[in-house]
Amino acid sequence: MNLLRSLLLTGALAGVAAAAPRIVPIPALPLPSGQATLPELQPLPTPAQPAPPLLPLTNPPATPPVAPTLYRPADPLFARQWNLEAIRAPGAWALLGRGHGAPVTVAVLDTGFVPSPELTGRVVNGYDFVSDPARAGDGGGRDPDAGGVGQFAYHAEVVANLIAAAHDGRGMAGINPQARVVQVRVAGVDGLIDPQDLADALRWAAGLPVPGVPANPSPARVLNLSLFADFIPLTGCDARVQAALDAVAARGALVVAGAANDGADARGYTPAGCRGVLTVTSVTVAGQRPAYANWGASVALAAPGGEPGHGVVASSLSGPGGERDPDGTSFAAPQVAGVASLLFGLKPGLTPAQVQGVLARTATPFPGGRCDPLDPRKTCGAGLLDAEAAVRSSLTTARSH
Ligand SMILES: [Ca+2]
Repeated sequence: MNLLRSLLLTGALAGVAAAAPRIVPIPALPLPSGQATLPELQPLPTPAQPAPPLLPLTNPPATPPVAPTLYRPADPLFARQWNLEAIRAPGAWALLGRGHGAPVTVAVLDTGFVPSPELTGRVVNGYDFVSDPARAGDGGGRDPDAGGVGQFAYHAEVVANLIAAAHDGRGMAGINPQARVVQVRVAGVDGLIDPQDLADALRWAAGLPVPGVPANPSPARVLNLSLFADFIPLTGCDARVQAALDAVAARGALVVAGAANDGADARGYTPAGCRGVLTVTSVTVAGQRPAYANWGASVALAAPGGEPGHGVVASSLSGPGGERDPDGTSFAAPQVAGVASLLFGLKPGLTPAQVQGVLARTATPFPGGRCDPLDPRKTCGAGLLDAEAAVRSSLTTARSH
C-alpha cells in the first residue's frame, strides 16, 4: 500500500516546493505478513463492493431566520484563508458563539505528532502504529510516541491545524478551535502506510481494543484520513481497512477521507472507495474540480483544496515564515472533519450517518450542478461544504428536540 505518495506529489509538495524536495518514486511497502515488496505483484485482497452513494437523502428541515453577527478571527493568516470564507466558516462561528457546544475529539491518522502552538493544551501525542522499524525512523516499531519524523512530518500538523487551530490572534484560524486532536502516526518517514498499521490505528483511534497496544484514553468521534492507496490495479477498498472502518462506524465515530489526487474515479481507492467513509474531494477558489482531484459516486462532497500556486494557507512550525499553502484533497478532508466536529459538539447523540446527512444536504450545489463543467462524469458529490448551513441545521434540530 502506497498511501501518501500521490497525495504528496500532487498535493502538499506542489505548494511547498521551496521547503521540501519533490519526492522520488517510492519503493513498495512490505506487506504486514512479511511477504516481499512490490505490491503490484501481490495478489490483492478480495475487493469490497464499490461504495454506494454516501448521501442519506432526507429533506432539509425548515431553517429559521438567523442573522449571524459578524465574526472574524484576529489571526493574521485569516485574511488569506480563502477556504474559510468559501465554506462560510465565519457564519458558523457567529451562530455558535463562544463556548457553544462541547469539545469533540478528532483523531488525525497521518504523519504523527508535532507540538503545534495552535493546539497547545488540546493535542495528544497518541500512538505510533508504524510497525516496520526501518520505515519508522525513530529507532523502533510501534511505540507510544507518535512524534512525526522526517520531511513529511508537517503533513499531520497542517491537517490538524486546519481542523482545530486556535483563534488566538496568532497564525491561522482553525474551523473548530475547541476541538481536541489525537495525533496517530501511520505513515513512515517515506510517507508510506502499511494497511495493517492503518487498520489497527483506525480501531485504536475510535477506542476499540488493539492487541499489544494500550487502550486509547481519548477516543475520537471524528477520524481524519488525508491519505490513500494507489493500488495497482485500483480494485477497491482493502478488506482489512474495510473491516476496521465497519468497526469504527459501529462505535459511533465518523471517518472522513480525502478522495485522492490522481484525477481518477475514487471508487477504486482505499479508503476513499470504502463503505461508510465520508469521502471528500477538492475544489479550487472558483469552486471547480482541479485536475488532480478524484471524483465519482464514492465522493460525498467537496471542500476547498486549492491548486498548485493557490493552495490552502495554514500555520506550520517548519514552514517558511511559520506557514505553508499546500494543495490537495489532503487539505479538503480536514475542513469537513472540522465542521463534523462542530456538529458533534452541538449534538453528541448524532450518528455518523446523521452527520454525513446534514453535511450533504446543506452543501452548496455546484454552479449548474457540476464541479467539472467539461466532463459530467466527474462528479464531486452533493456540493461544496457549507459550515454555516450545517451548523444552522443542527441548531434547529437540537432546539426542536
Ligand atoms: Ca491561531
